[in-house]
Amino acid sequence: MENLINQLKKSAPKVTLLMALAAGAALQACSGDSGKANAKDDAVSSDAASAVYVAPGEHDELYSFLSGGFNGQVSVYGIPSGRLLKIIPVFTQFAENGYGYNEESKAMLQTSHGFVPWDDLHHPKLSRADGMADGRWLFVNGNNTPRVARVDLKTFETVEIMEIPNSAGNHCSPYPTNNNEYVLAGTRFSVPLDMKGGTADVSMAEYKDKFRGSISFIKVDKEHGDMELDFQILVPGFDYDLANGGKGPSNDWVFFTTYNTEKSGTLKELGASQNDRDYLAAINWKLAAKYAAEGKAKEMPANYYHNKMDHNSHIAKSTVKKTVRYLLPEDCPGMMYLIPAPKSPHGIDVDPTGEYMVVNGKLASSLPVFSFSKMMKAIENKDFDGEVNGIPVFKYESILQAEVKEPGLGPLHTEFDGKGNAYSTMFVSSEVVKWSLKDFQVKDRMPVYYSPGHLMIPGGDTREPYGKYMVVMNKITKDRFLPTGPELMHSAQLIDISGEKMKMLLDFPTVAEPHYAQAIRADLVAPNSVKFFKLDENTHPDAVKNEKDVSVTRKGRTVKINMTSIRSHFTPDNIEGVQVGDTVLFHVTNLEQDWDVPHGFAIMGANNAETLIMPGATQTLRWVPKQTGIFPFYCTDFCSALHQEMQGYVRVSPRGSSVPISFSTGAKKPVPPTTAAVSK
Ligand code: K7E
Ligand code: CUA
Repeated sequence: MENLINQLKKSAPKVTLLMALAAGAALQACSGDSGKANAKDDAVSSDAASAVYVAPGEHDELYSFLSGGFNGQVSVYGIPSGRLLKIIPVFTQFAENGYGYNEESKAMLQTSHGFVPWDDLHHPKLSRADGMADGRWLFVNGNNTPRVARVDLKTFETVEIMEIPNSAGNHCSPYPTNNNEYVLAGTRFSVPLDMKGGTADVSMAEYKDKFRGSISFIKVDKEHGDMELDFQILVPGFDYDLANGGKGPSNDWVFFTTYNTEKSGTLKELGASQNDRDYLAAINWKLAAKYAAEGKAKEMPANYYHNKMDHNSHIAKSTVKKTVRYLLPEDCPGMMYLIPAPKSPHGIDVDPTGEYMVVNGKLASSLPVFSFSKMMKAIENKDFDGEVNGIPVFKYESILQAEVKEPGLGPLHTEFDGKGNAYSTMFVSSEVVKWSLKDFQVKDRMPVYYSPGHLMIPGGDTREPYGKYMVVMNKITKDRFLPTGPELMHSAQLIDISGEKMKMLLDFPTVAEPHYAQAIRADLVAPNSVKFFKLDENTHPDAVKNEKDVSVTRKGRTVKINMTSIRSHFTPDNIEGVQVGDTVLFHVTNLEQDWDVPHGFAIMGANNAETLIMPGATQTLRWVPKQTGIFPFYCTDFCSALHQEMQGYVRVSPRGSSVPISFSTGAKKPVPPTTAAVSK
């Protein structure tokens, strides 16, 4: 390993940047003094341990929400301890609690393509009030089957998922404006639209003419957070990569990086790297909303799912939407502009003052910083350099404020500390580089292990960052942890940024691949956390609020078992009269009214998972027995000293059997009495 790195270090000046990028993993230790791939950080200071130490029983200062990437989930970590607090399933079935397996939540994962129980989740973004995270909701994107979801931070549960039509790769998403007026979602892959919400059946030879991108404007209900797709802008057929909203003077604007402005339909690693400059797209979202409201939007047929979890019944319902409104930039003067930006940019980040737009050109040798006030002046003076599809293009030089020279190799993302500094990740040279927004000079660099993608400063994309910590999320782990076979957990690193020099504090493994993350002060979320659901407010049609009201009923081939759980028994716990091939629905209500007392429910041979029922809620496990016999069911969550006793039995008889439906707890005689225990 070391030899390879040394070899690459020697040859590094000769390799082109493109090759260096491709070899990024091997070059990871080429910068700074970190020649030894397995070196312990020299930079770890002796007080690092106390800086991250949260004593047993104490709470962390911050919640952080890390995307799970290809696991389709969000994981919640405490900062500074790096303790994993929760995994929130969003786009992915989660066997641990039955999300996406139980009958109530299945509808959350419905799409126009059918049931899609997985996605690739990249960007958690907290809802905002006046440009600051308000701790109410977390919006996240599904990259693969384009979706945007909302997590309620009272319950840490996914409560809404909306599919995005006319999109194929919802990557630059979801970006809330400063008061959640809109959540914006852009497509990564351009596709030909069939003008019914899907993609058209055309030849790839028609890429340049027929392919389009889209940017979706999702309206957010001020009080409840419910989303609604207001309209889309159909944009030129580039790839749209990342976005970031303005603030302060640039409040009304949002910026999107683009690549493949060459519109290459194949071998994009070369085809999309021809132009020296791609674009940063600037969109005035307020003006777009005005155009849409004033009748500039046309309507086209669409077909997309909108799934919501009902607050009281905890049942998700899908609605299929059949139209979408759209704007064309060429019809809407002043709404959209293009700023040339060096070579296949990735991240775009707007500084806390709203004046600077930092573009991270992953193939570029410098970091360009654009000026919002210069952009406004250029608009006023009509200082343009041609147009694309009717969209004016600025001159690079007239919008540029400065270039940060030789920041490192492969810049991907930047965040801000609110004290005039920016921090950028360098994927290829495996480091974080601190530079100043005053003189645009590099001030400090720190090797990270290895190949960082996003970095996150709590509140780093808001008006007032919480400039104490930084979390860097690395793509490659290698020797940082004990080996665990061919795959290691991804790693995050916590860095102290309170002083002039960065200080490495902590490594911690993450669940799947974190791309972006956000964090918020714990006191903005913790006090609102729901402790249990009120049984009186449970409106589930099969809820049973009192043990004496339990029932087992047959209707044709379906048997409904409306039952309860409480420490430490199920009612009923003996059920007979079920036949092979029946659809059995266990509607289990957890009668507990206390914090942190879920009961689980699982039955032998079920083809789904357990379901974990929160106090006061009702959930349904569907089971189709395929064999005769006695089937035990039990509580899966060790809920009391008598948890192991929390179990029961279902008797399954052959199809057409005369065993009647009966149920009981052992205390009562079965009603009506059963036939012999063994049926032949
Ligand atoms: Cu850079 Cu999907 Cu935000 Cu990953 S993205 S790193
Ligand atoms: Cu209920 Cu264990």
